[in-house]
Amino acid sequence: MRINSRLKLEQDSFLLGLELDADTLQMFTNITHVLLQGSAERSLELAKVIAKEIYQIDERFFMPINLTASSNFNVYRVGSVLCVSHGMGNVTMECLLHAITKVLHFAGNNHVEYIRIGTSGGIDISAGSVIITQKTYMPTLENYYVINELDKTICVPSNFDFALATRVYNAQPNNLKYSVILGNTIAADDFYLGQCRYDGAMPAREDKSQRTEYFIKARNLGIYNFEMESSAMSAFCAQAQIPATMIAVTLVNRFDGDQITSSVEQLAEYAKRAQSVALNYIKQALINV
Ligand code: R2B
Ligand code: URA
Repeated sequence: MRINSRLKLEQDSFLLGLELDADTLQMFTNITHVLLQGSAERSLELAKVIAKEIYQIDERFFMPINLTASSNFNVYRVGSVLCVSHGMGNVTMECLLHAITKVLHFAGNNHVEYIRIGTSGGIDISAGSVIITQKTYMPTLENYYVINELDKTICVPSNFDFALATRVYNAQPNNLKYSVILGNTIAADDFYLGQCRYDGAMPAREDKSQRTEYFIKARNLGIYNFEMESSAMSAFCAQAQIPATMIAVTLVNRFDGDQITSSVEQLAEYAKRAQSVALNYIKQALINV
Protein backbone atom coordinates (compact mmCIF):
# COMPACT_ATOMS: atom_id res chain seq x y z
CA MET A 1 0.00 0.00 0.00
CA ARG A 2 1.44 3.38 -0.97
CA ILE A 3 -0.47 6.44 0.14
CA ASN A 4 -0.07 10.20 0.64
CA SER A 5 3.24 10.75 2.41
CA ARG A 6 1.90 13.97 3.94
CA LEU A 7 -0.69 12.09 5.98
CA LYS A 8 -0.28 12.25 9.73
CA LEU A 9 -2.61 10.51 12.14
CA GLU A 10 -2.58 13.41 14.56
CA GLN A 11 -4.02 15.70 11.86
CA ASP A 12 -6.83 13.28 11.34
CA SER A 13 -8.14 12.38 14.75
CA PHE A 14 -11.68 12.19 13.41
CA LEU A 15 -10.82 10.01 10.39
CA LEU A 16 -13.38 11.88 8.41
CA GLY A 17 -15.67 9.84 6.22
CA LEU A 18 -16.06 6.93 8.60
CA GLU A 19 -16.42 9.07 11.74
CA LEU A 20 -13.99 6.93 13.67
CA ASP A 21 -11.96 7.92 16.64
CA ALA A 22 -8.19 7.29 16.51
CA ASP A 23 -8.66 5.18 19.68
CA THR A 24 -10.70 2.67 17.70
CA LEU A 25 -7.93 1.89 15.19
CA GLN A 26 -7.06 -1.40 16.90
CA MET A 27 -10.33 -2.80 15.50
CA PHE A 28 -8.70 -2.57 12.06
CA THR A 29 -5.39 -4.39 12.55
CA ASN A 30 -4.46 -7.59 10.65
CA ILE A 31 -6.93 -7.18 7.79
CA THR A 32 -6.31 -9.29 4.66
CA HIS A 33 -9.36 -8.54 2.49
CA VAL A 34 -11.83 -5.72 2.03
CA LEU A 35 -15.05 -6.79 0.28
CA LEU A 36 -16.96 -3.83 -1.07
CA GLN A 37 -20.64 -3.89 -1.96
CA GLY A 38 -23.15 -1.15 -2.71
CA SER A 39 -25.58 -1.59 0.14
CA ALA A 40 -25.21 -1.85 3.90
CA GLU A 41 -27.67 -4.75 4.00
CA ARG A 42 -25.68 -6.83 1.53
CA SER A 43 -22.47 -6.12 3.46
CA LEU A 44 -24.09 -7.35 6.67
CA GLU A 45 -25.41 -10.47 4.93
CA LEU A 46 -21.99 -11.21 3.46
CA ALA A 47 -20.34 -10.79 6.88
CA LYS A 48 -22.72 -13.44 8.24
CA VAL A 49 -21.96 -15.80 5.34
CA ILE A 50 -18.20 -15.37 5.85
CA ALA A 51 -18.58 -16.08 9.56
CA LYS A 52 -20.46 -19.28 8.78
CA GLU A 53 -18.60 -20.57 5.74
CA ILE A 54 -15.05 -19.44 6.37
CA TYR A 55 -14.78 -19.29 10.14
CA GLN A 56 -17.42 -21.99 10.93
CA ILE A 57 -19.12 -19.70 13.45
CA ASP A 58 -22.62 -20.86 14.35
CA GLU A 59 -24.91 -18.13 12.99
CA ARG A 60 -27.16 -18.34 16.06
CA PHE A 61 -24.34 -16.93 18.18
CA PHE A 62 -22.95 -14.20 15.96
CA MET A 63 -24.27 -10.87 14.75
CA PRO A 64 -21.73 -8.61 12.97
CA ILE A 65 -21.83 -5.01 14.19
CA ASN A 66 -21.27 -1.86 12.17
CA LEU A 67 -17.91 -0.40 13.24
CA THR A 68 -18.51 3.13 11.98
CA ALA A 69 -20.66 5.96 13.20
CA SER A 70 -21.05 7.22 9.64
CA SER A 71 -24.46 7.23 8.05
CA ASN A 72 -22.89 6.91 4.60
CA PHE A 73 -20.89 3.69 4.85
CA ASN A 74 -21.14 0.55 6.99
CA VAL A 75 -18.16 -1.59 7.93
CA TYR A 76 -18.37 -5.11 9.39
CA ARG A 77 -15.37 -7.17 10.45
CA VAL A 78 -15.25 -10.98 10.48
CA GLY A 79 -11.82 -12.43 11.21
CA SER A 80 -9.39 -10.75 8.82
CA VAL A 81 -12.11 -9.69 6.35
CA LEU A 82 -13.92 -6.35 6.23
CA CYS A 83 -17.31 -6.14 4.53
CA VAL A 84 -17.88 -2.53 3.56
CA SER A 85 -20.71 -0.69 1.79
CA HIS A 86 -19.78 1.97 -0.77
CA GLY A 87 -23.09 3.41 -1.99
CA MET A 88 -23.72 4.11 -5.66
CA GLY A 89 -21.41 5.63 -8.26
CA ASN A 90 -17.72 6.43 -8.71
CA VAL A 91 -17.97 9.54 -6.56
CA THR A 92 -19.17 7.80 -3.40
CA MET A 93 -16.79 4.91 -4.06
CA GLU A 94 -13.89 7.36 -4.15
CA CYS A 95 -14.87 8.96 -0.82
CA LEU A 96 -15.13 5.53 0.79
CA LEU A 97 -11.79 4.38 -0.59
CA HIS A 98 -9.95 7.39 0.83
CA ALA A 99 -11.62 6.89 4.20
CA ILE A 100 -11.14 3.12 4.58
CA THR A 101 -7.60 3.17 3.16
CA LYS A 102 -6.47 5.81 5.65
CA VAL A 103 -7.94 3.76 8.49
CA LEU A 104 -6.21 0.58 7.29
CA HIS A 105 -2.94 2.44 6.81
CA PHE A 106 -3.01 4.04 10.26
CA ALA A 107 -3.91 0.64 11.75
CA GLY A 108 -0.67 -0.75 10.30
CA ASN A 109 -1.97 -2.87 7.40
CA ASN A 110 0.30 -3.05 4.39
CA HIS A 111 -0.89 -6.00 2.36
CA VAL A 112 -4.65 -5.90 1.84
CA GLU A 113 -6.67 -6.93 -1.22
CA TYR A 114 -9.81 -5.01 -2.20
CA ILE A 115 -12.61 -6.77 -4.09
CA ARG A 116 -15.88 -5.19 -5.16
CA ILE A 117 -18.77 -7.65 -5.42
CA GLY A 118 -21.64 -6.27 -7.43
CA THR A 119 -24.27 -6.38 -10.14
CA SER A 120 -24.01 -5.14 -13.70
CA GLY A 121 -25.65 -5.02 -17.10
CA GLY A 122 -24.16 -7.53 -19.56
CA ILE A 123 -23.10 -6.81 -23.13
CA ASP A 124 -23.67 -9.82 -25.38
CA ILE A 125 -23.61 -12.26 -22.48
CA SER A 126 -26.48 -14.12 -20.86
CA ALA A 127 -27.93 -12.79 -17.59
CA GLY A 128 -26.50 -14.53 -14.57
CA SER A 129 -22.92 -14.70 -15.90
CA VAL A 130 -20.19 -13.48 -13.56
CA ILE A 131 -17.46 -11.16 -14.83
CA ILE A 132 -14.12 -10.75 -13.03
CA THR A 133 -12.79 -7.40 -14.21
CA GLN A 134 -9.28 -6.73 -15.47
CA LYS A 135 -9.54 -3.30 -17.13
CA THR A 136 -12.13 -0.61 -16.60
CA TYR A 137 -13.22 1.94 -19.17
CA MET A 138 -14.89 5.33 -19.11
CA PRO A 139 -18.15 5.63 -21.08
CA THR A 140 -15.98 7.24 -23.78
CA LEU A 141 -14.20 3.86 -24.02
CA GLU A 142 -10.96 5.28 -22.66
CA ASN A 143 -9.00 3.12 -20.23
CA TYR A 144 -8.56 5.71 -17.48
CA TYR A 145 -10.52 7.54 -14.81
CA VAL A 146 -10.80 11.33 -14.79
CA ILE A 147 -10.31 13.19 -11.52
CA ASN A 148 -10.99 16.93 -11.48
CA GLU A 149 -8.72 18.27 -8.78
CA LEU A 150 -10.34 21.71 -8.78
CA ASP A 151 -9.44 23.05 -12.21
CA LYS A 152 -6.77 20.43 -12.88
CA THR A 153 -7.87 17.37 -14.84
CA ILE A 154 -5.98 14.19 -14.04
CA CYS A 155 -6.37 10.99 -16.07
CA VAL A 156 -5.46 8.00 -13.93
CA PRO A 157 -4.96 4.59 -15.63
CA SER A 158 -7.80 2.34 -14.54
CA ASN A 159 -6.56 -1.25 -14.64
CA PHE A 160 -7.25 -3.68 -11.84
CA ASP A 161 -4.61 -6.16 -10.71
CA PHE A 162 -4.56 -8.83 -13.43
CA ALA A 163 -2.78 -11.34 -11.17
CA LEU A 164 -5.49 -11.04 -8.51
CA ALA A 165 -8.25 -11.31 -11.14
CA THR A 166 -6.59 -14.49 -12.42
CA ARG A 167 -6.27 -15.94 -8.90
CA VAL A 168 -9.99 -15.34 -8.35
CA TYR A 169 -10.76 -16.99 -11.69
CA ASN A 170 -8.52 -19.99 -10.97
CA ALA A 171 -10.10 -20.50 -7.53
CA GLN A 172 -13.46 -21.42 -9.09
CA PRO A 173 -14.57 -25.07 -9.25
CA ASN A 174 -15.23 -26.62 -12.68
CA ASN A 175 -18.84 -27.54 -11.99
CA LEU A 176 -20.43 -24.07 -11.62
CA LYS A 177 -23.81 -23.84 -13.36
CA TYR A 178 -23.05 -20.35 -14.70
CA SER A 179 -20.19 -18.79 -16.68
CA VAL A 180 -17.36 -16.99 -14.93
CA ILE A 181 -15.36 -14.81 -17.32
CA LEU A 182 -12.26 -12.63 -17.09
CA GLY A 183 -13.10 -9.42 -18.94
CA ASN A 184 -13.32 -5.66 -18.97
CA THR A 185 -16.01 -3.28 -17.69
CA ILE A 186 -17.42 0.20 -18.39
CA ALA A 187 -18.16 2.33 -15.34
CA ALA A 188 -21.05 4.53 -16.43
CA ASP A 189 -22.15 7.76 -14.76
CA ASP A 190 -25.66 6.50 -14.09
CA PHE A 191 -28.01 3.61 -14.68
CA TYR A 192 -30.24 5.26 -17.29
CA LEU A 193 -28.83 7.76 -19.79
CA GLY A 194 -25.31 6.87 -18.71
CA GLN A 195 -25.97 3.36 -20.08
CA CYS A 196 -28.27 4.60 -22.88
CA ARG A 197 -31.47 3.07 -21.52
CA TYR A 198 -34.77 3.97 -23.12
CA ASP A 199 -36.77 3.37 -19.94
CA GLY A 200 -35.48 6.33 -17.89
CA ALA A 201 -37.48 9.45 -17.00
CA MET A 202 -35.54 11.41 -19.65
CA PRO A 203 -35.27 10.31 -23.27
CA ALA A 204 -32.09 8.76 -24.64
CA ARG A 205 -30.75 9.52 -28.15
CA GLU A 206 -33.14 9.11 -31.08
CA ASP A 207 -30.94 6.84 -33.13
CA LYS A 208 -30.93 3.46 -31.43
CA SER A 209 -28.54 1.99 -34.00
CA GLN A 210 -25.75 4.13 -32.51
CA ARG A 211 -26.19 2.24 -29.29
CA THR A 212 -25.83 -1.10 -31.04
CA GLU A 213 -22.65 0.15 -32.72
CA TYR A 214 -21.31 1.24 -29.33
CA PHE A 215 -22.06 -2.15 -27.77
CA ILE A 216 -20.21 -3.88 -30.63
CA LYS A 217 -17.25 -1.52 -30.22
CA ALA A 218 -17.20 -2.21 -26.50
CA ARG A 219 -17.27 -5.98 -26.99
CA ASN A 220 -14.32 -5.65 -29.37
CA LEU A 221 -12.42 -4.13 -26.43
CA GLY A 222 -13.19 -7.23 -24.35
CA ILE A 223 -15.88 -5.34 -22.39
CA TYR A 224 -18.66 -7.55 -21.02
CA ASN A 225 -20.57 -5.30 -18.65
CA PHE A 226 -21.66 -1.89 -17.34
CA GLU A 227 -21.75 -0.84 -13.75
CA MET A 228 -20.99 2.40 -11.92
CA GLU A 229 -18.03 2.22 -9.55
CA SER A 230 -15.19 0.21 -11.04
CA SER A 231 -13.17 2.97 -12.70
CA ALA A 232 -12.80 5.04 -9.50
CA MET A 233 -11.86 1.85 -7.67
CA SER A 234 -9.34 0.53 -10.19
CA ALA A 235 -7.67 3.95 -10.56
CA PHE A 236 -7.47 4.52 -6.80
CA CYS A 237 -6.15 1.03 -6.07
CA ALA A 238 -3.59 1.17 -8.90
CA GLN A 239 -2.27 4.46 -7.52
CA ALA A 240 -2.25 3.15 -3.95
CA GLN A 241 -0.66 -0.15 -5.07
CA ILE A 242 -3.52 -2.12 -3.54
CA PRO A 243 -4.29 -5.35 -5.42
CA ALA A 244 -7.94 -5.06 -6.46
CA THR A 245 -10.55 -6.47 -8.78
CA MET A 246 -14.31 -6.62 -9.20
CA ILE A 247 -16.64 -9.62 -9.38
CA ALA A 248 -19.99 -8.60 -10.88
CA VAL A 249 -22.92 -10.72 -11.95
CA THR A 250 -24.89 -9.56 -15.01
CA LEU A 251 -28.63 -9.01 -14.49
CA VAL A 252 -29.57 -8.45 -18.12
CA ASN A 253 -28.11 -8.78 -21.61
CA ARG A 254 -28.30 -5.23 -23.00
CA PHE A 255 -28.58 -6.56 -26.57
CA ASP A 256 -31.95 -8.00 -25.50
CA GLY A 257 -33.34 -4.95 -23.68
CA ASP A 258 -33.11 -2.39 -20.89
CA GLN A 259 -35.46 -3.79 -18.27
CA ILE A 260 -34.32 -6.30 -15.72
CA THR A 261 -37.07 -8.90 -16.08
CA SER A 262 -35.89 -11.66 -13.71
CA SER A 263 -37.99 -12.43 -10.65
CA VAL A 264 -36.95 -11.14 -7.23
CA GLU A 265 -35.90 -14.70 -6.29
CA GLN A 266 -33.82 -15.06 -9.45
CA LEU A 267 -32.10 -11.71 -8.84
CA ALA A 268 -31.27 -12.72 -5.28
CA GLU A 269 -29.77 -15.95 -6.58
CA TYR A 270 -27.73 -13.99 -9.17
CA ALA A 271 -26.38 -11.66 -6.46
CA LYS A 272 -25.29 -14.73 -4.46
CA ARG A 273 -23.30 -15.96 -7.47
CA ALA A 274 -20.93 -12.98 -7.30
CA GLN A 275 -20.57 -13.47 -3.54
CA SER A 276 -19.84 -17.17 -3.90
CA VAL A 277 -17.18 -16.52 -6.58
CA ALA A 278 -15.55 -14.17 -4.05
CA LEU A 279 -15.89 -16.72 -1.23
CA ASN A 280 -14.28 -19.48 -3.30
CA TYR A 281 -11.27 -17.19 -3.66
CA ILE A 282 -11.16 -15.93 -0.05
CA LYS A 283 -11.30 -19.49 1.31
CA GLN A 284 -8.27 -20.42 -0.78
CA ALA A 285 -6.42 -17.18 -0.05
CA LEU A 286 -6.85 -17.49 3.72
CA ILE A 287 -5.51 -21.05 3.72
CA ASN A 288 -2.32 -19.65 2.19
CA VAL A 289 -1.90 -16.76 4.69
C1 R2B B 1 -24.52 -1.66 -10.24
O1 R2B B 1 -25.80 -1.58 -9.86
C2 R2B B 1 -26.05 -0.28 -9.30
C3 R2B B 1 -27.06 0.43 -10.14
O2 R2B B 1 -28.28 -0.24 -10.10
C4 R2B B 1 -24.72 0.41 -9.28
O3 R2B B 1 -24.26 0.70 -7.99
C5 R2B B 1 -23.86 -0.54 -9.93
O4 R2B B 1 -22.56 -0.31 -10.10
N1 URA C 1 -26.16 -2.21 -12.65
C1 URA C 1 -25.90 -1.37 -13.66
O1 URA C 1 -25.19 -0.37 -13.48
N2 URA C 1 -26.45 -1.64 -14.87
C2 URA C 1 -27.25 -2.69 -15.07
O2 URA C 1 -27.75 -2.87 -16.19
C3 URA C 1 -27.51 -3.57 -14.00
C4 URA C 1 -26.95 -3.29 -12.78
